[in-house]
Amino acid sequence: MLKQREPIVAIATPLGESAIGVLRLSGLGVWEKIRELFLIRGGPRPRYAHFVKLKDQEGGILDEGIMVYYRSPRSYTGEDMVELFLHGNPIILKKALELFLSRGIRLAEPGEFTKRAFLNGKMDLLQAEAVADLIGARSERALKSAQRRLQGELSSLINTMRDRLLEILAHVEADIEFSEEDIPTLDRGQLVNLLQNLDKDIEKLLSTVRTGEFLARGINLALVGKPNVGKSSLFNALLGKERAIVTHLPGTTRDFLQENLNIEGVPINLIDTAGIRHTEDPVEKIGVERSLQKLNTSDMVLLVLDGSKDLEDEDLSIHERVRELEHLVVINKADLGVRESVAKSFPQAIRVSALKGEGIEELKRILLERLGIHLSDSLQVYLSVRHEALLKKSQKVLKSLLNRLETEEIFPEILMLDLREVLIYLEEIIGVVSTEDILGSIFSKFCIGK
Ligand SMILES: Nc1nc2c(ncn2[C@@H]2O[C@H](COP(=O)(O)OP(=O)(O)OP(=O)(O)O)[C@@H](O)[C@H]2O)c(=O)[nH]1
Ligand SMILES: [Mg+2]
Repeated sequence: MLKQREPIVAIATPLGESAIGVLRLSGLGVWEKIRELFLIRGGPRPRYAHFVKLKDQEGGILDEGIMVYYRSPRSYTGEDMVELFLHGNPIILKKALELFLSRGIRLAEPGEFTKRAFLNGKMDLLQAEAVADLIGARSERALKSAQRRLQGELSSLINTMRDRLLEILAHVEADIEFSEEDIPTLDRGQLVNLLQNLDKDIEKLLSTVRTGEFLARGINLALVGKPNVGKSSLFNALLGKERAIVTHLPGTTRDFLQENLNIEGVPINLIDTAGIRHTEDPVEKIGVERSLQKLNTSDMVLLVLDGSKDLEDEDLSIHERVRELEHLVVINKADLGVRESVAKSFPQAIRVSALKGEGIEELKRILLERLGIHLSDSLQVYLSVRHEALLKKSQKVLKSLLNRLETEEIFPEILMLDLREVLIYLEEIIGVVSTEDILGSIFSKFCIGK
């Protein structure tokens, strides 16, 4: 149902010096509320670029620019809308905003424009979320994934599952209502088969969750090891620039450093840390504590060893710490030859020379592989944690149902209830059913003006 709500306003572009800055307004009768503030010839004609002057409080001119008026339902939100393109000076934009606020128009909440678009059926929830992901995408791959979701690719996947489920439900319901009559219903084998296929599809979608999360926020990858093994050198080699200080002195890096790295479109937060060792130096001590912290909050740890020297207790105790974490062992300084003791203890380790830049590409390749990132082009629609939770819930019900179907007779009434539960979870993903709580938590993550 298309509904026009109270008018809202927001500055839609970042506040800084720029060629143009955009204000956005939406809501019932929004143009009528502000028209007195404009000098405009004729109009407004919907979807037409009007040259306008905006008057200030004292009756002078605040700025001139372009105004586009959209008439409901043909707008982003489905409501009446105004988009105003002024000069990109923060003072002008803020003054314009004040003008509109003084006309009784409320400041928009984060994501409120998109929320209204969703509520007016302009897009489903998956697409609305994709808008936020599109704006926040930190790599081309993340961008592409969000675009495909915005185009409705994931929505149609979920919708197909929903349709199949509805069809099964229809059979089951018919079975209940017309049980006396002689109409064909699903036999147990067919039912199990259909439900298993559904389960498989959900499983397939779930396998993309991790990738989706990584794409959205970047992968935290920490380089750790004892002092002087070449962590900072490797950090620089991976980045392809001399970012971190490298010296022959152990204890060079005192605090952690963080830089963005992009491997095949996957955003990575690469973290160089202080060499871990026992020390009495108060500054270094804090650095070591921070290294240990980073170690525990990373998605993946690269344990760096110096292959040109025999292993020391320090190497082993750091290895002990990373053992339970996602990690890869890297033997550095391979250009100096790798000691047998090191090679024997870590036969699987990747050998590199940060100094010579050898083995770096191979390391990147293995990294992606180990992160379990599915980069296949066929399924580039990735899921968020919210979708994951709902899919898991639906899968749980489905699996328990399949289990019971194998061993016992299930009343069609019970079957129906279970299937309806699965349906509700799927529908919550696309927003067929949604509560104010869900919407609040989704749209509050948006920036204002979107
Ligand atoms: N031959 C050789 N030397 C290297 C290699 N990588 C690093 N080095 C040298 O090892 C020394 C220490 O390098 P860093 O990168 O500062 O080591 P680090 O692990 O960051 O040391 P801390 O910050 O003190 O913990 C420097 O003299 C580097 O030039 C390598 O692959 N081969
Ligand atoms: Mg260092």
